[in-house]
Amino acid sequence: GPADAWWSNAVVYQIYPRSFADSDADGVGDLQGISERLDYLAQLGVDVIWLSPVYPSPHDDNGYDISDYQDIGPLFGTLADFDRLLAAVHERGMKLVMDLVVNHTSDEHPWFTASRDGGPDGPMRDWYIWRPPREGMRAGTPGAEPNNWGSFFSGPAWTYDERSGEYYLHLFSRKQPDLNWENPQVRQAVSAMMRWWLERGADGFRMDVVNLLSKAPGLPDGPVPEGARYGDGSAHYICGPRIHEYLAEMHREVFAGHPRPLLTVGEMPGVTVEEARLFTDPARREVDMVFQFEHVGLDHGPGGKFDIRPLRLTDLKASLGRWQTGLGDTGWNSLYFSNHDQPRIISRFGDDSPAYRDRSAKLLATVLHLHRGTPYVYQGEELGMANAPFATIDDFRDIESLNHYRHQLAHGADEQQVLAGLRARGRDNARTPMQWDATDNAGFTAGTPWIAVNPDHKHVNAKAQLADPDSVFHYYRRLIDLRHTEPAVTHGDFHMLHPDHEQLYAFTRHDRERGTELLVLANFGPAELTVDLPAVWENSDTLIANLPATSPLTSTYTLRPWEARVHRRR
Ligand code: ISL
Repeated sequence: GPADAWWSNAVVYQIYPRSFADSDADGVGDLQGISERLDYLAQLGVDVIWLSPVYPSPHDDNGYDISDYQDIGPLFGTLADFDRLLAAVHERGMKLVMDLVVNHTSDEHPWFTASRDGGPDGPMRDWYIWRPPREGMRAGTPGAEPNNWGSFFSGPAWTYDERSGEYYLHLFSRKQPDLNWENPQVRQAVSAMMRWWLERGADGFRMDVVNLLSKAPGLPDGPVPEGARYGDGSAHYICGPRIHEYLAEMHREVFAGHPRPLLTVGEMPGVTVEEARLFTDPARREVDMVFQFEHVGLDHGPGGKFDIRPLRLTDLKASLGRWQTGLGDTGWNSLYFSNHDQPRIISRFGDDSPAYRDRSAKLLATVLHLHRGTPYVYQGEELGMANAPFATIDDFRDIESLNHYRHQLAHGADEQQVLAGLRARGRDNARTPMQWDATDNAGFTAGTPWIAVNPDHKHVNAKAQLADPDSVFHYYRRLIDLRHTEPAVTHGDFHMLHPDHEQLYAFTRHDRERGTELLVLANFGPAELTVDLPAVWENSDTLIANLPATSPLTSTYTLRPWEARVHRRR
């Protein structure tokens, strides 16, 4: 089962190359920059690096719009730079996983230009999803789109091509046309491309929105949510009718019998526990693990991600607890709070005020890393990086934020309210440059960074934290080490305690085979909290904690603000 797989006690580190390290002073990070920072990652102790896209791209969506799958974009370097990076990663005993973006390509990919320019009868037409305008409507006018689906990035999910009189589907930006996975030639081309990267030495793939590949036949309209302008088509493309068939075929064509150990993780918005169990059941041979989205949607209001609503801790525990149980015996969890699409976690679920930012960063890390599954660390999370102080719309770069702003203002929304949503939830919060040191551009670039560095890098940076044994960095290092050395962290059963408590996140991990048990206690907030403990935990050893204990554990213990502790008994 998954608990025996090589990755069962691995920790993955995500690099967003644009914002990690710039070696040539053009203001954008690159592969050579990553190569120069590998010792930092080795010191942190991570096993695997996941590289967000580094392929040629017009960068409408920062590389998630790929115009050539089998090359490196000039912004990031060359294939020779990639080979050097991969060799250097392997030399340090780490693995490198590529980002696979095959729900869509760039509209500048030769597959799409051929599909578009060949017209309705062209040989490549069927590689993408083309449809005539809605019956009785004049092509190119609002409402004439083939169905009512909205795009994830505002506006309709269809763009009109004047020359052929047809529309193409794009669930994301108009420069990200969706591939037609019904077409076996598309699937074969993707498999061949994946094999090419594995032969080059890549160790697996993170698969972008991979549960959206199969669309329901007929592409039916979706329900229009209250106050929305477009339909929600998600029921017709989230885990669509052929999705398991496609992933099982990909496994057969690409991964089956591969001589080296690989890791595959499917990014799956809207996936349920039940579906995830099917995707990750090793017997079904689809993917090793999935990224689910439930816990990062708990603070979304009815208006979506930019509609801010506070998190209730009981909701977080109910959600993560259900995933722990649901993928307990069959399947496997990915554990993440942060990535390049999410706001910084200390600003979201923690407390980024000076008094508690480090302590809450460590608490969040403790909670996440003590769950069962494979933890993912997003660059800068290990320093406790926080959301950016974006002032005006000119400070933002992300197409999702810019489109949202434009559409909201065009429909009469209040600018300050829209900006408040973007500041709290915008993806650019995660994309400010990595904070290496206290110099002007945080040691990220000698040029002008493509997005402003967070001014807090003066005191929050890798250089300072490497020198401070109490830093967030060294705390992450110790958590990662624990996963490698304490089998209960990898194998123990998960049991949630006090599920109805609004301030306490507590659980146990019981390794029945070895007879060890871990107790995790986390005080989510700035108030003291006295907890009652079962007698068996009296005088148990501290395994890791973000504060020295005030006293040995007795039948009660008072947790200080944002205190997190892990105890062990046998
Ligand atoms: O952040 C989101 C938009 O509200 C998510 O819905 C996000 O778009 C979704 O998680 C899919 O993300 C992936 O595919 C996108 C790309 O923009 C994201 O960066 C990527 O992680 C399209 O390729």
